[in-house]
Amino acid sequence: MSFPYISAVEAANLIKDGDIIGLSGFTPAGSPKAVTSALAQLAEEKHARGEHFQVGIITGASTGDSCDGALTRAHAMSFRAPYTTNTDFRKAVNKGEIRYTDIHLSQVAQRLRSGFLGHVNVAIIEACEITDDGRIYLTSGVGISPTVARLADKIIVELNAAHSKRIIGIHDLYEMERPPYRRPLMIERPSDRIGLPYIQVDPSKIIGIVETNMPDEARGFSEPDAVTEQIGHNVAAFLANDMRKGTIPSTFLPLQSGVGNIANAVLSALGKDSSIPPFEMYTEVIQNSVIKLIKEGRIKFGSTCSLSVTNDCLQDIYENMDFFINKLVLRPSEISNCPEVVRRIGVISMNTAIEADIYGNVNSTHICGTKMMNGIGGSGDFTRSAYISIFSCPSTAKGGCISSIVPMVSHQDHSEHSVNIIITEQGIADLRGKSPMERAKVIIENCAHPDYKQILWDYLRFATKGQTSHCLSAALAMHEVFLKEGDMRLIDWAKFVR
Ligand code: 0RQ
Repeated sequence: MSFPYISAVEAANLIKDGDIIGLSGFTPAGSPKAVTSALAQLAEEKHARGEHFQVGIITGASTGDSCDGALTRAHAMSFRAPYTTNTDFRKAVNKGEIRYTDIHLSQVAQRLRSGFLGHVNVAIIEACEITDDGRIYLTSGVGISPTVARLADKIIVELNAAHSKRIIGIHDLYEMERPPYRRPLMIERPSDRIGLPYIQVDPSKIIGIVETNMPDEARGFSEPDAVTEQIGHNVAAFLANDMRKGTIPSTFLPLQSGVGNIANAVLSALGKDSSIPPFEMYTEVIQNSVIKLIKEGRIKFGSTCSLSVTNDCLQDIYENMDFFINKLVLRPSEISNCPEVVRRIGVISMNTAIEADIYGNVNSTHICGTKMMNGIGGSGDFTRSAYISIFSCPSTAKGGCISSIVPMVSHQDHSEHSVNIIITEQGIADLRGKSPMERAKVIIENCAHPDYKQILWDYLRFATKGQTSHCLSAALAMHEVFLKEGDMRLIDWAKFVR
């Protein structure tokens, strides 16, 4: 079967008002770029003519600006799920302009299969190769591609020459069945393969191939500063110490690491700590620091959902694919983040908190309880099932005006029951086996910034005593003071002491 080769504009014109669109990719890696840009342009033209035009977008994780940014600015998105990092999207969501459903990334495919998110009308899949019999070879990110390609009525393929065909063979694509009687995933170590290197689709569903040559819209990283470097050092020291104690086996355990500057700095620090043996990763994103450590032999293998690396790093991988093909596997998000596998193989999870409270509850998503930052991403998939779950963050934000350690988190993503370790540049709080009041002491003493330690001790002193001591009217007062006066240090507990 030969497919129609069409322009991005022609492809966009095949999408209807109200359609639900499922996208390939995970982070900007492997996400469509040309058709979503053209769709935004089309929406603007239709809006100018007074026509209604909005679509729903379901992705693996974040995308690039040519999707989330362009569609947001064109007011072309009615709803979206899940995680995204786009600034314009964030602003629109926080103004109530787009309905945003933040879902654990491992659950998106299952919820689609179950029909919880509506019917997928169109899948847009970025590929480096397609065969006449409907085999689609993906690029640098997988996400929910196998599921949306199967469920969608129609498929548009962005055939992107910016990705080398040398990536063929790196993917391990497997879609879970619907329950009940689902088979276990036979993954016992990160390098185990259970699927195919391509997606097989019904070729008659492919309504157009759009040829592009557009690199991934990867974000660069800030160079580690003194604070992120110290956090990285503390994480490495914690892991090395646990290995010495024997709670982490001497062979080490697979690591998961989230996205962002802090995660990148943590990985760099781990690579430099010679007391930690070469290790494997079972994770959702691989950033530049991991590729460097694979080259240096510090990381033996990486199972991931995407290569969320800068473009020069991605080209380097393509040029050295003979080396990387046996050291990396790219999986769908429901497998890369699968709690069943995470629990079985003993993953150590390392994610970033926006804030943590003195009892170990963690907020990863909301600023001061109301404004969405990015979303939960895969942090919940890994944290709940991890062998050891770690959250790290700087002890303060916004030039010291915000303490990341607070009496009560203003929004909760990860509860005290799942969070084992909190690490800031100040130190390490090991919460394992501790009661809430023991946890409060170690978190304040080891993790809070010196400017906030006394403030937090004072809170505990007048809080109503219980299993978890609190003064409910004061628990979020530090956030209120920041919102009203711009600095949490201006808190005056005297107003609350009876
Ligand atoms: O704001 O950009 O205006 O300076 O948050 O913070 O310190 O640069 O850290 O880039 O690692 O992002 C939690 C957001 C951290 C990210 C979060 C402000 C701070 C700054 C960014 P500016 P940093 P990072 C992987 C798994 C979701 C959960 C997860 C994230 C900006 O890691 O989205 O890990 N995690 N998912 O100033 C107000 C606070 C703040 C604060 C930080 N307490 N109050 N602002 N900031 N703490 C994702 C996937 O699954 C793909």
